[in-house]
Formats: sequence, C-alpha cells, structure tokens
Amino acid sequence: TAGKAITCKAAVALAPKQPLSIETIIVDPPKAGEVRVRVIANALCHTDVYTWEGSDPEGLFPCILGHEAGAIVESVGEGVSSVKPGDHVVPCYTPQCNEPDCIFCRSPKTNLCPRIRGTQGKGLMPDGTTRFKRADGTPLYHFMGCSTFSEYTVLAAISCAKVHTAAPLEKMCLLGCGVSTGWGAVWNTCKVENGASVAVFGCGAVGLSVIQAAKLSGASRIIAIDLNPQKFTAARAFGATDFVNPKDIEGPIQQHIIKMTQWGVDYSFDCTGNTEVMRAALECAHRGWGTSCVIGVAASGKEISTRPFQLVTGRKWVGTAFGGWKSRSDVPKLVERYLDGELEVDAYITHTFKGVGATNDAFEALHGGDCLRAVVVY
Ligand code: NAD
Ligand code: AHE
Ligand code: ZN
Repeated sequence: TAGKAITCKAAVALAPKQPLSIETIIVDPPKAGEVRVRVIANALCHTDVYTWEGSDPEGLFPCILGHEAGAIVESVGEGVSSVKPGDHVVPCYTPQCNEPDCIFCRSPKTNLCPRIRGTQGKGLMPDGTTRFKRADGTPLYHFMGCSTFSEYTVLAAISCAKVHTAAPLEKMCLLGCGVSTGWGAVWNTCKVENGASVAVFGCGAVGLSVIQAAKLSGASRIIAIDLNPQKFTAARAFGATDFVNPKDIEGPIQQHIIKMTQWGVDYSFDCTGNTEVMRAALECAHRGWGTSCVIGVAASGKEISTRPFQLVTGRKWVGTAFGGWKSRSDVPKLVERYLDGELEVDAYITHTFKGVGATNDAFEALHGGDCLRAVVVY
C-alpha cells in the first residue's frame, strides 16, 4: 500500500455534539517527514469529549478526533529513518523534534517542542494540508497531531514514540495521554517527595494516575476529591488515604482541606478542568510552600482567579502538558517500566469495545460515571 491512498473506516466528527459519523474515508500516503500508521487500539480521553462538545477554542470541524492510541507503522514518507513499517508506536500530541536548534528539545525544563504546533493547532499536517478526505472528496481536519479515531492515520514522524513490541498496544494506548500525564505531573512537574501530603481534585484516569504516582513517591496522605463517590473505590486501590465529596461538606472545599491538614497540602492537582476547582486547589495548598498543578483543560473563554495574597504567602501555581514527558525519549521508557511490572496500567481499562464503529458507544460509556478508560480495539 506504500505510496497509495488507503480507504478505511473512521469515526468522523462532523459538527459539535453530533454523534460521530462512522464512514469510509480516504487516507493519503505520508509525505516527507510523515508516517502512516494502522491504529490497533484507541482509548477515549476527556479532552476528546471536550473538543467534540465544542469547548476547545482550537476545535475544528469536520475532523477526526482521538489522541490516545497504539498503532503499527504501515509506511513512511521521504526522509523518515526514526521508524519503519512494522514498528509499534504510541502517537504523541506533544512531539519531540530533537533538532540541534530546538531550544525546547535541548532544555531539560520542558517537553513543549513547538516544531509543528502552529499547523497542529489548525488541524493540518506540517506542510499545511490534510491527509484525510470523505468519500465525496470533502477534506477533514486532523486533531492534536494524532486523529486516531480512524483505522489508518498520518502522523509527523516526530510525534511517533517507538515502543517495545512485547507491550500490548491495547493497553499502551493509555500512555499516549491521560495516565502518562498524571504520573509526570507528580514526578516531573511537581517532584512530589516522600512524606508529602497531596490533594487530587477529580478521580478520572488522570486524577487516579496522580494518586498512583504520589503513592509510589511515598506521599503520606493522599486526599481524593470527586463529586462522584463511585470513583473512590479505584482511588483507594491506587493509594488514596482520604476521600471527600464536595457535595457532603459545608462551606468551600478549600477550607475543608485546610481544616483536615492544618495548613493545607504540600501539593494539589486539578484533574477536572473546572476553573473554580483550580482556584480551590490553589487555595488549599500549604502556606509558605504549597504547589498546585493545573492538569485539567478549561472550556473556551474560562479564566482562573484568586487573591494575589495566596501567591504572596508562598503558594505556587503551575501546570503541565503531558506530564512534562519528552515524548519520543520517555514514552518508550514508561512502556519498559510497564513490561517490568513496575507500573500498573491495566486497571484503568474499565470498558472495551470492538471496531472503530463502536466509538460512539465508548463516548457513552465515558459519560456513564463508572468508566475510567474505554478502549476501542480496531
Ligand atoms: P474524566 O472526565 O474521566 O475525570 C474527571 C473527574 O472529575 C470525574 O471523575 C468527575 O466526576 C470529577 N469532577 C468533575 N467536576 C468536579 C468537581 N467540581 N469537583 C470534584 N470532582 C469533579 O477526565 P480525565 O480523562 O481524567 O481528564 C481530566 C482532565 O484532564 C480533563 O479536563 C482533561 O481534558 C485533562 N487532561 C489534561 C492533560 C494535560 O496534559 N494537561 C492530559 C489529559 C487530560
Ligand atoms: N487547544 C486548547 C487547549 C487544549 C489543551 O490544553 N490541551 C492539553 C492537552 S489535553 C490532553 O488530553 C495540552 O497539553 N496542551 C498543550 C498544547 O500544546 O496543546 C486551547 O485552549 O486552545
Ligand atoms: Zn488526552
């Protein structure tokens, strides 16, 4: 098939909030610096739902959503030597160009390589065009440099993390976003230390992976906060020690957490995307040194606020994208740690579906309240 267009099935987002249209699309061959992959499995992340709902200022329609996947390289474009047909890859929305002139890739302080960010945010491949069209020839936008709700997709080679073939791609898809993000927020962004106290707002897959990583870092107290008490079972299993449902308490949640801990927590994490929750998370951080990390993605137009006094008195407000992991160097290492039995991933998968045509069912499952990750195996 190399060099030829492929006809395959995809779940197409034609407009916000409309069920995805399961249809046959045409996927063009990869151009220079690009890779065409066969998607093996795809997990839904809340960010897919958020964009589908029309909440992302960069959301473009019609498009192919999806960014948490495991895939196998089908063909490569001119000049690509980092991967070859048959390689197993995890597509990563944060690329890593590793060019000598990329001050971001050179710096140990960040993973935010900007090489293709401009076109990625416009739903296009790096050359400013799309590789997808509907059967009638209408072009389709890409999404987050991944667009994995399709049996085949085209990625920039710098977005492909090559992983060990022994690792099951129907599990490793989770390392393409949510679970890696929570781990990295704890280990890279905040560097939570032994004995620390932690508050986690929102116990979906992202919040739970924060809890899992905090426990592995030796946190002494891990407070899980969620409006849905069903989430506390998994939170406990991953290492949370305290559980708070904001619906069950009097007054603001930040005051409640401060009462529980005397001065607040050493680290707090927003894993909800709600800007009021982000404020509460900052304000329950410890006087003098508490750090609060924004992970959740807020809807278009939303802004955060707090009294500057909260920062003057020593709290820090930070944020993370993909947990600070440098995608092509770090994701393969996380996969190795999974293979070594060091990092649990399977427990996040609460629902499994078969075929890209089931993507709408997976969306429904994610809305159900008892779902952490729904994986669609293609
Ligand atoms: P999810 O929907 O599975 O989980 C969110 C959880 O928050 C749910 O359990 C929900 O009940 C809970 N919640 C909602 N409102 C709450 C409130 N007011 N107080 C307490 N709990 C509340 O989502 P997810 O896939 O785990 O993603 C979490 C967030 O992280 C989303 O905003 C997503 O877009 C974002 N995200 C960011 C990154 C990043 O790199 N920064 C990566 C992945 C996901
Ligand atoms: N496009 C949006 C924001 C979306 C956003 O913040 N995305 C997160 C990843 S969410 C993964 O599930 C992110 O890391 N962004 C960094 C980046 O470069 O996109 C907007 O507000 O415009
Ligand atoms: Zn995501």
